[in-house]
Amino acid sequence: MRQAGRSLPEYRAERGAGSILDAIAQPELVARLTRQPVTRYGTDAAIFFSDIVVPAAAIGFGVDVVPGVGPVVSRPFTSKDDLQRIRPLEPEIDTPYVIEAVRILAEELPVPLIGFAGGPFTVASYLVEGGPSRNFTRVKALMHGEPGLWHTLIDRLTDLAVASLRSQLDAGADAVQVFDSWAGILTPRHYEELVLPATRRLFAELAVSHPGTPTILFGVGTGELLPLMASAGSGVVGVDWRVPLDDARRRVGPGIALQGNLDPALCLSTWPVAAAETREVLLRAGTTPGFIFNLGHGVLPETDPAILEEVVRLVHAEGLAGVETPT
Ligand code: 1CP
Repeated sequence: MRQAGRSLPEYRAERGAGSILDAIAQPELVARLTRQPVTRYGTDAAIFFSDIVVPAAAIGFGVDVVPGVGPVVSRPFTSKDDLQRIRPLEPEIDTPYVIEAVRILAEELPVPLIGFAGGPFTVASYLVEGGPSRNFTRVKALMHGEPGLWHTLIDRLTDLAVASLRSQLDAGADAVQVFDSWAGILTPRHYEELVLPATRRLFAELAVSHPGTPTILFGVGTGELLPLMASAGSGVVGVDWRVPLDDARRRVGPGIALQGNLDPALCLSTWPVAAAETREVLLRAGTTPGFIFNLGHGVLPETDPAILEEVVRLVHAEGLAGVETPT
């Protein structure tokens, strides 16, 4: 999850000041930053240290990631003319540092590496809004006012994501996660019409080039979208803390694994509270196979790492109790 390592003192010490994009372009540093949460917490997998705007930045769209803010775009996408600013990604040329960092990690990491890309709606939202947004008014105006242009835009962004994910898998990533973090701002009908087709194509293309690769599709506030997300072609759907996992299971239907969903804010309370809530997540996850314990969204920066260490220990100690072994 984003910022899994940001609360760690060792992260702040290694990362230094300046744009995260400069850090992301240094493979040895990326390998060390990716390993930090695994070493500290003993997690069963690592999320690659990068950002969802890396492909768009790498093709020269003019994106920076401003400390304390997030992605900021100097000239937002407003019209058809801006399409010429979104050319295909050539990973070997545009993001060789991603490939190099994944190669290092594939060799050295003791646990599976999860590569990732931004989902089409979420990346489009940054390019159209110009930065983080609360109401997503500009991107909604574009989706609904110029659906033709919208589809062309997200088709190109989907191509960027596919190219980036393929390069990460070719370099040795074991699984990939698509973060369509802000898709939950949409109604199910609009998600289905305006975002799901591109998302389906994304997973279908990965299934052709990398059959059998585990994939995860995640968004925040997606309770109403879960049945649709479950039809996108990803084997795992990530769930934030709003929907209990037994309810989420019913919404996604059979054959889909779930990932989630401890509220990260609960890790800021006391250990007894965090422990009780972690047990609640495990209970709701049930004993059906196909569950990845995670937070419901990113680690909050003020989180005490000691609480997360305890959460991981508790999940390892109690998480498999009663789980049926697939035959
Ligand atoms: O845990 C990790 O550090 C893993 C690496 C990682 C990942 C998986 C980063 C580094 N970013 C991401 C994905 C990402 N980036 C998402 C999807 C996951 C999620 O919803 O959390 C999103 C929406 C972004 C965009 C982004 N980048 C934001 C959010 C802005 C907003 O709209 O609210 C922010 C703050 C960033 C900067 C960033 N990226 C990553 C880190 C560690 C940071 C912040 C600190 C820093 O600059 O060092």
